[in-house]
Amino acid sequence: MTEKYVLAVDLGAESGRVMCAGFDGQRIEMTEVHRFSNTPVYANGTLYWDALRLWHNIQLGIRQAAAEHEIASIGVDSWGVNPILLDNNGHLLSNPVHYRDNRTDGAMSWVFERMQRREVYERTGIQFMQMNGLYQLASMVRDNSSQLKAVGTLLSICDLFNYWLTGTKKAEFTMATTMQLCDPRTKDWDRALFEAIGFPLDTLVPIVEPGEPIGTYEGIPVIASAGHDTGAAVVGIPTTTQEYAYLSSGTWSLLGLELDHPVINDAAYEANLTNEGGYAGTIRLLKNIMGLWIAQQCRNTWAEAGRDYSYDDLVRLAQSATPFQAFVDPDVDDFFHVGDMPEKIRAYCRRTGQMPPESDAQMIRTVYESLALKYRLVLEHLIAVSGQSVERLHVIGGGTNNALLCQMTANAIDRPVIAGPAEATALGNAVVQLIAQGELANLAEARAMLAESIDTVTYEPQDSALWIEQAGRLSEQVAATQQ
Ligand code: ADP
Ligand code: LRH
Repeated sequence: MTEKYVLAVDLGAESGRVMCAGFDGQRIEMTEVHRFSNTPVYANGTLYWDALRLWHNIQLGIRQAAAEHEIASIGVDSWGVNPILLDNNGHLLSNPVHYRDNRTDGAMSWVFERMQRREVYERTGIQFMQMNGLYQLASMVRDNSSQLKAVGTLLSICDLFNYWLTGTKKAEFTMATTMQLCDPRTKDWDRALFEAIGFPLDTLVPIVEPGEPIGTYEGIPVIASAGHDTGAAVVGIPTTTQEYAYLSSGTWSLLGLELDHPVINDAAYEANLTNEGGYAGTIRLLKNIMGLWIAQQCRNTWAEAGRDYSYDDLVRLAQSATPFQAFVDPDVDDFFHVGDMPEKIRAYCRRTGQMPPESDAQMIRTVYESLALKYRLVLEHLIAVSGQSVERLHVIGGGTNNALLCQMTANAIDRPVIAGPAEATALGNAVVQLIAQGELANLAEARAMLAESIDTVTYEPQDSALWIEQAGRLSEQVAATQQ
């Protein structure tokens, strides 16, 4: 059978890539066509995404792939939460402001003065995080941004590139939900929320489901994929079974369950769990954990000091260090912004009465152990809130390259970890396109095909009693730091 080729444009917070998926009717094979870094830029005190450089690289990748194969379609996915504003002529009003920029400081309480926190959750089911689109837009209203006088259209990052590719402005559903501006039950914008913050309703464009055609780019059909990278990654889980949880492990750690309905109740609210819209009517009940961002920032700080470690070096360093010396709650606000992460970790340890890690090796071990232990605490919440049992954890994304963290995770959750693929997001993106073209029947068939095509590595839990005891220590510390 001849192969069909589709392109997945996958934009992560650390790197973007154009991947070419070849499907022969039985198996899928992914080739990396072009990878590029996604380096944010400070200008005049504001942190921006470099949208134009990303656009340049996307076109470069597509051109390279099209020179080698006949491309049946293109799909774009990207990191979530970021709104984009266009003027009435369709021009960008500003380079997209990064979700880690401090313009959203204080924006959450500003919103809750206009609509109660519990009601915001009731309407959206989305985890409260200051980076959410809701707070980004609210900060602009609060600060009287001059852009609001000229705004014509609200889009997200993946929508912007779909627009630049095709000339069509549409809001992709999985992405729209991450902004905390949608009702997951009606699958539409929550207009009352826009009214509460005073953001113009006439900026809203129709929401399209993943799988719908958007237009064409140089004759190639562009299909709305699962535009949110986490939505695409979960499509890309190579499984034929139930009773699993997943961990999408990259810049963020997204730990959750796939459900067919949102869980919006007091328990979910208390646990601050999110209900993100997924592919084919699914809902991702998950928790956004700070993730490998902490390791990325340690690495940057050390590189600036002349100690240039690869990710493999970091894993080797962590392996050489002493276990269980200190823990951090990865999700404290301090760790969210760009900065000297080792110093932030030392400050956290001093604050919580722990000996701060001194060497780089001890520091990175603290980061990995803390993440694994936090995964256990979050998994317990997910199980309690959903009532679903979990037999194993599928880890997907770049974090699957970190065998030490995968093993620590299996130990901490006392369940097997199945690691892979690292490029689940691009695979999920491609699969949505293949289903849209009738090459695959549905999500279940696609995942069975992925399970046949993809090699995974299984980590069995070891020394779990010890890890569970340490998770108890972290849990006490989390409770103490939240008081
Ligand atoms: P994003 O999509 O958010 O840009 P990725 O899914 O590409 O992130 O994952 C990137 C992360 O994967 C890196 O920050 C790093 O922590 C981890 N990683 C990548 N390669 C390796 C490696 N060889 N060893 C250990 N960790 C790795
Ligand atoms: C992961 C991710 C995550 C979002 C965050 C902004 O890349 O999309 O799901 O919450 O970035």
